[in-house]
Amino acid sequence: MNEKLKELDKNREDSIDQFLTTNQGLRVSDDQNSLKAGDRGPSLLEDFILREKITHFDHERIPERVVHARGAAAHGIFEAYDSNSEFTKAHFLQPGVKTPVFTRFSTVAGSRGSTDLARDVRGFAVKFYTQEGVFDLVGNNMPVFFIQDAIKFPDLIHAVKPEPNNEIPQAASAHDTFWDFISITPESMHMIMWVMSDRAIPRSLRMMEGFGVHTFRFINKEGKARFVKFHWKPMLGVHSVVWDEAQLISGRDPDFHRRDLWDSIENGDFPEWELGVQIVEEEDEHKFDFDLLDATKIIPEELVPVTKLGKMTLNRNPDNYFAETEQVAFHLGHLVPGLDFTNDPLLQGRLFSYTDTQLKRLGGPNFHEIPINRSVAPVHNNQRDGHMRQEINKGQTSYSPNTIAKGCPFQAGQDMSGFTSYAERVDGQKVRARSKSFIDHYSQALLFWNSMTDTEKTHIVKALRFELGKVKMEEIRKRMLIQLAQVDQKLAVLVGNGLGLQVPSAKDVQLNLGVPADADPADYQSEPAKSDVGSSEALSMDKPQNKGIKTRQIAILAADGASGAQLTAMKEALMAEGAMVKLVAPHLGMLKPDSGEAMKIDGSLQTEASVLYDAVYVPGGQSSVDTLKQEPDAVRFVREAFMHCKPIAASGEGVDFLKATEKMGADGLLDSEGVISGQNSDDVPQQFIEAIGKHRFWSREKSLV
Ligand code: HDE
Repeated sequence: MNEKLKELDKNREDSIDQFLTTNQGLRVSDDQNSLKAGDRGPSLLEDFILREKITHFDHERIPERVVHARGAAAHGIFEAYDSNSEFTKAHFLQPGVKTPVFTRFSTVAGSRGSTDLARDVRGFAVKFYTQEGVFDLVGNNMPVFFIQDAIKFPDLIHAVKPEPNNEIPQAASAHDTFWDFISITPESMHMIMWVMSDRAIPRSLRMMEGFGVHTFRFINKEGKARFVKFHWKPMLGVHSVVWDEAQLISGRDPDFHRRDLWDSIENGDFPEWELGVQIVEEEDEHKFDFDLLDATKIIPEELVPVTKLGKMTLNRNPDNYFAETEQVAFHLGHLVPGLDFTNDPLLQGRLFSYTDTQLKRLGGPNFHEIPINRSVAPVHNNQRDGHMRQEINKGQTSYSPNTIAKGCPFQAGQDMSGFTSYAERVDGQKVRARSKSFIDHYSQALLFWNSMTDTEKTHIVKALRFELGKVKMEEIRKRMLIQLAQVDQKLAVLVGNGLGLQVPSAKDVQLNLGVPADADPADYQSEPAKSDVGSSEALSMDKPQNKGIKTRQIAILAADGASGAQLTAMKEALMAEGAMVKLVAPHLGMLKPDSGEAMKIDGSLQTEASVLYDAVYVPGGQSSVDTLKQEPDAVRFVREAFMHCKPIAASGEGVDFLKATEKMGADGLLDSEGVISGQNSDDVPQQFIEAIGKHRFWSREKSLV
């Protein structure tokens, strides 16, 4: 058990074999009836047991996070690799050091009860309980952001949240106010490419990358500073679902991501990520054609590769959602020696926002004492009192300097792990302005577009057609087409085709870029995209990742009379590779195969759908196949797996079922890539495993580019 979990133990409560009590420890003899004046009479005010219970209930809710309200989290451990000391003195990054972590993933726009599968950015926030204090790496699953300056954040969020008059739509950016804002915010265009890409609909939280987004600093023992950008790389590869599937999952299982994270940890399939950094020497700060302080830019991995620092393993689910996942409070200003900030104006604003928001959400300045937020490094200072104070500070003094307590608590020098800010030289006039070095908004959007495969480009075009298709005001759609044309003319034309619109020329539409009255509008426009931006392989997800099929969810679709031999052989082969296999049948209970023992059915066609699985297998057995053919839900199961480009396999008579499905709206199924149909059933498992490893077979989709 790691140190943080041990520390949490003293706050854990378990009611098994215990008496029911009030909050004061009084045993309660009747929790079912309130105290009344006669059994048909009014309840009595003196019933303190009723009052305590109802009062506590009345106060159960706290404000949800203003952004990132919906989330799921897990405990784990981070283990540093051997080679980081040269770059940072942070203790948790020294060779072999193991640090407890608590990691919370989230969507951004939706409320706490919204679907996991919204098209949205995902938060990726990691709390490291280091020996030198808490370090929070509060990142996202996309490496850039919509805006360059924190002062625009409330506007961005107001635009994307449900519209204020009718609170519609929930957890969706596909509405007028979001695209209105975006269409006159050219700096968002790079991020828009990311959020319209498949990155916004991950297959699971375990298959997402994470990014610190801003440029931070590493400081080593000698005091040398370097710029760094943080990356989390999932060991299972980076994968997504398709948009139609995402929408169906939202109905079938809105907790899909949360459940997947929970289940995989319960099953002992612990999710893992490697943490890495792109390192830039201070003297190279200005060597790029973008500004390192601009959070709308990446450093292409081709220019600066990612150096791996260690591995995070999430290996324990929380005991209590509210106490842990809801009350965890992240903040960029939770920092340790060896790390520091930069002047990125988005980062600087965040430094203010996170404490402020916790004060509101968690109700006061003592949120660091809530068990999940407590540091494992000892905390001693002269801060006192406030709502819900837990600590009982001893002694006469609560000020510094003092003599009465012999100067305690002491300040720590650098050699005692004391934090000192990096002594960056700062020299400038006080101005409300944006650096000219932030002005190229389109080149990296084009870099992203260029780096996509045709399939990924098609998905971006479809996403934009969907989102802008939901926008009611035509001038917003047109303005968006103008923006897209600045990135790539073909992209704009393809989106325009779906909207029935020509790409207008910029002068046809009045662009109001929100330029302050006394500013030069040219400062707020972008330069055109550079012509030679090239592409970056690291940005595409559509490439062989060779990560195997571990934890992939596979449905075996069968009915009574299915071939016991084929079913068992497939199940065993898949499980040997670490996949999760579920038997799905027309009814729950037991399935009687043509040979061998009855098998437990894991889900019926009433509760299961292929969108909840990565692949589907139909074994032979005449009567099983005959039954399935009569079940529209079974046909739909395979048809949807086909539409969503998933691996499908059948053996023996199972192939007849695929033929039947092909006739019912799945044209070309049997000849498609990723469909394995073998009368010779022995080869099917191996081919199926290879196909699942490839995730999806996009050749089934109509390309738009
Ligand atoms: Fe946040 N963000 N953010 N953000 N953010 C919050 O803090 C904010 C930004 C991110 O699981 C809030 O505790 C401002 C970028 C994550 O608890 C709030 C700006 C990135 C989470 C806040 C940004 C993030 C938050 C709401 C622009 C990626 C969830 C609740 C200057 C690098 C953490 C809370 C969790 C949460 C403010 C932009 C990531 C209001 C002002 C860029 C993962 O403080």
